[in-house]
Amino acid sequence: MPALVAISDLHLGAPSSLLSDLTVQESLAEHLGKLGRIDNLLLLGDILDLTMAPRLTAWNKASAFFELLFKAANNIGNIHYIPGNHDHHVWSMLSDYITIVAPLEGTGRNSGEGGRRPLGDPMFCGEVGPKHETFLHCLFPAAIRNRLHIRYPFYRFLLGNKLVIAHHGHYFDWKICPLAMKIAKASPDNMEQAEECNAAWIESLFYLLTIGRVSRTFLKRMYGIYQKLEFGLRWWTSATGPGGKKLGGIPISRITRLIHLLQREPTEYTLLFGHTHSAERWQSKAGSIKLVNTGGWNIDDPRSEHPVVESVILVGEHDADDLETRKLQIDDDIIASVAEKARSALGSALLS
Ligand SMILES: [Mn+2]
Repeated sequence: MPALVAISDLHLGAPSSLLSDLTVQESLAEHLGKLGRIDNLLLLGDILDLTMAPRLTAWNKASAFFELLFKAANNIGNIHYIPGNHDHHVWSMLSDYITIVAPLEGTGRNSGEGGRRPLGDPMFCGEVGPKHETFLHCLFPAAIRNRLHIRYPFYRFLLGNKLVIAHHGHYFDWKICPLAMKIAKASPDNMEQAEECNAAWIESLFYLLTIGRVSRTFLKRMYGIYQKLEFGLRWWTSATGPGGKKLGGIPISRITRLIHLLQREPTEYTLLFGHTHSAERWQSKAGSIKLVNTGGWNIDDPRSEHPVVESVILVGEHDADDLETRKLQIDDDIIASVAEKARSALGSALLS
């Protein structure tokens, strides 16, 4: 009976998502169902894909999948939805809802701070719901909506007596936060500033430029230019060079530095994150810092003959000392058929 189960990067709606296959949806749902009572389910970012799929496709796929998932896994306590970069727009819409719509309707709190985004308290967990029933709640089956919490950009909690920090992981990606901050000539000293740079960047590139055919073509061309400039940009953001040990391509020093900066407490913690789609883990020599990645369910390179997808589920039992990474085996035939469909839709697939 796990205290915690975490999955990330389902990319629901994207043609390259393994979850576009019904058999995979069923095996994931069945696997979670077999775990019995799950106290907390963490949906750790890029659950909906609003970059590679039209909004309506993403909503419909997600709603159908959640129906199936929560039918099989019908003993889940709280569900924590932590948006990533592909579903950051969910957070923007929710922020607007809380700061604009709900106060107008007289049903919500007004932040009273000149429309500033409600990024939460010193615990770094902006939370929506269950007081507010927002459009995101409507994607989930009615029976569980009162247990759905939306948190961004971090969710900090205790597992046993250990501090766990959950964050999608896009803040660590050189082409997202570090590049945006470089452009803004900023170096954040708090979370709100980091999010300001992040939101400006991914809302325009990942979301607003993918809303229609013309904007998509524009983005594709921009992406072509980006690929030509990539080495230079990496150098400019100081993302080149060995940079010490890496996890999923991200220097560990960058991850721990950012957590330290945002958390302001050099304490012991376990960081759960996704984004890289690579289910690696690392721990400091003394074991005080543990980094655990939740893998991903998207075929990032559908052109490859043997696409690698690290479809894993992270399970934390009540009495266990550590989180366990369980791989859900997916048939090679299924992976090949999703990759085939993704290849034909590849024109619109951008970035991870
Ligand atoms: Mn991501």
